[in-house]
Amino acid sequence: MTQPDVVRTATVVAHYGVAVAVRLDSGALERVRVPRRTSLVVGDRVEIRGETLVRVEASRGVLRRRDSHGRIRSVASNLDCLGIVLAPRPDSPVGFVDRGLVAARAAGLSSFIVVNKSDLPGAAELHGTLEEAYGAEVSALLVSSVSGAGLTPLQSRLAEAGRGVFVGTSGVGKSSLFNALLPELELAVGEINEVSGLGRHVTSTATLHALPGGGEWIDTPGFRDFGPVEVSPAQLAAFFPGFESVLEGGCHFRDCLHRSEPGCCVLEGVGTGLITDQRHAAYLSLLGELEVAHAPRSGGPK
Ligand SMILES: Nc1nc2c(ncn2[C@@H]2O[C@H](COP(=O)(O)OP(=O)(O)OP(=O)(O)O)[C@@H](O)[C@H]2O)c(=O)[nH]1
Ligand SMILES: [Mg+2]
Repeated sequence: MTQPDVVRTATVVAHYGVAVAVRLDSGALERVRVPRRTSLVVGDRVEIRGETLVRVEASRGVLRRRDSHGRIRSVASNLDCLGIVLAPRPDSPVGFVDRGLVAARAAGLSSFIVVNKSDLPGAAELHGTLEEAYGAEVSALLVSSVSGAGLTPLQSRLAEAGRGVFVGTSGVGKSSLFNALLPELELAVGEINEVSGLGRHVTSTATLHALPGGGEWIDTPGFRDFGPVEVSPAQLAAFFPGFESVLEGGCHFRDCLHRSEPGCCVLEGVGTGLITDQRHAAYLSLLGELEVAHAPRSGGPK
């Protein structure tokens, strides 16, 4: 029986609205009631007295995103790594990988890309395109949860990474990958909608899983909007994938936005081919979005 005065520490492994599932440091799993709309996320460290949650420890490595309504959402906490999952079907929004990589770097996380459904046409091409765009800095693994191809290298990568979270649009196969990596797990998976070509938002809550090969990874509900949080327009370039080598020595100008400033190191990199026009255009598109998000709100007191 639970001793009411003993404080026990635990990790949140799932959030069900009015309750969370926690893994006690002893290894046992328990459910603890929490107030609705609590800001707890999977990965949080908590203290429990009896059956009551009494404290949430400060967390590090929190992945946050801004959704399409401008709301800031925490995806998970105490992370080391972000795995961005894509597939040939359904496709992911333009700029999804850039946004994910920027968000990961801003949160101090390592990151890599997983192209799932290697058994389907278009997967190898997608993998090739991603390798070309990001290969120098970010690795991309080609796998299939159906055929099992690439799962052994994926398992090693997940173990090396420590605590991580898979994100990706609905239907790319995040939960299927967990089921393939953990044979006793039976996470719900869903068919792609034949008409829209989109996933059906099958997973509704994030869940943390200790993998047999090592590492603890979190499955999440799919989302398409991945606005970076806590990255100002002036900071974006430092996190933007593909700009690393030209920014090593710093730009001539403090607070340079690398848009049209003469003598800017990024524009020089575009000129010499170190940065492709596509990478620079992707940067400018995200920069424009961050400028809108950071613009002072109009309509306030005069
Ligand atoms: N051909 C093929 N289909 C796959 C593969 N992995 C997953 N699928 C299928 O893709 C569909 C979506 O898989 P899920 O695992 O539910 O996708 P999810 O990313 O978890 O989706 P949400 O939970 O909605 O975010 C299912 O029909 C799976 O059977 C794969 O490697 N190859
Ligand atoms: Mg899922």
